Amino acid sequence: MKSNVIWMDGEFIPYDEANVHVLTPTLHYGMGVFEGIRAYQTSDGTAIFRLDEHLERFMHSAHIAGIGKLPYSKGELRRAAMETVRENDLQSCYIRPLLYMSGPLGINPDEWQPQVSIAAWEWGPYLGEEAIEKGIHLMVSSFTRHHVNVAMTKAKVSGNYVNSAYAKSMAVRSGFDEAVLLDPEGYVAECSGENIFLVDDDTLYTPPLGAILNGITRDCVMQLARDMDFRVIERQLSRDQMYAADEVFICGTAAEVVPVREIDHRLISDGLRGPVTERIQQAYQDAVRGKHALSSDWLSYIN
Ligand code: PPE
Repeated sequence: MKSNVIWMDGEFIPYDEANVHVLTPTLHYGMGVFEGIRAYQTSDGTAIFRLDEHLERFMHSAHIAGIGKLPYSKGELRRAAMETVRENDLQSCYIRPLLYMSGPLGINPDEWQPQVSIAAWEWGPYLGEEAIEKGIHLMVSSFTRHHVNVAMTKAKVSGNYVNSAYAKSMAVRSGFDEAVLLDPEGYVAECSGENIFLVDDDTLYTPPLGAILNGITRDCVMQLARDMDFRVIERQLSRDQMYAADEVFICGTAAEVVPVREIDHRLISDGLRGPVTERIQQAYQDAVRGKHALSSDWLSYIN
C-alpha cells in the first residue's frame, strides 16, 4: 500500500505523514464513504477504468448517507484521482478515495465536516494469483447481509464493512477463501467484497439490486456477457441453486473476475474453471486494457 504521496483535501502529503487524529468521528462510528477503483496499463498509457461511474457512486454514497454538501465537484475529484496516479508514477494501481468526517465526538453528523483523501498503490490479485485459474472455495456465511433498512447497501459506507469483516474472517479462519452472504430472506446476496454470478445453460444469473452493492464490475460483466449473446437475468437465487449451477464466479474491482470451484464443500460441476467464466474473464481483461470495443467508453487516460 506504500506510495509516495496521498492527496488530502487538495494537497499531496508524503505517505508517512498522511494521518488523521484518533478522535476523528469516522474512526468511532464508521460514518465515511469510500471507493475502490483500478487503473491499468494500456498500449496508449495508463488509464483509469470507469472513473466517472466510481466517482458518481462515491457522491451518491455521501448523499445517501446524508452528508450534506461535498467539498469537491466530480470534476475536481476526477482531476485529483488522475494526479494521484501521476504523482506516484504508477502504471497500474488501485485507487482509494475516502470521505471521512472531522469534528466533535457524539453522534451528530450535522456538526461534522467532510474531508476527502485519495490514495493509490500497486495492488496485485486480491484473492491470489492461483485463484484466477483454479478458482476459490466459498463459504455460505452464517452472517446475514444487511437488511436494506438497517444499512443502505447502495452506499459504500465504511461502517457497512463490519458485516463483511465478520463474514470474511470466519470464512478464512475456517479454511475457505471468501464468504458469500445471504440476504435477510435467505436468498443469495453478495460476497464480503464482490458480487456473484451463476451460469446455467449459457444464461448468467445474478441477484437483483436488493441487499447488495450496485457493483460496477457486475455492470461490466452484464454488458460484456450480453455483447457475447449470453442471456443475463437478475433474479433471486437460493443457496441450492448456487450448489447446482454449471458455473459460479464472483467479481469486483479489486478481485476482477474469479471462478468459484467449490461452495460449502460441494464442487461446482467438476470443480474446474468453466468455459463461460473464462470467456468473461478474458473479455474483462481486454476491456480494462483498452482491447475491447467497449473500452473507449470505459477508460480515462491519465495523460
Ligand atoms: N460488493 C461489495 C460488498 C464490495 O465491497 C464490492 C467492492 C463489490 C460488491 C463490487 O463492486 P465493484 O468494485 O464496483 O465492482 N469491493 C472492493 C473491495 C474493497 C476492499 O478494501 O477490500 C473493491 O473491489 O474495490
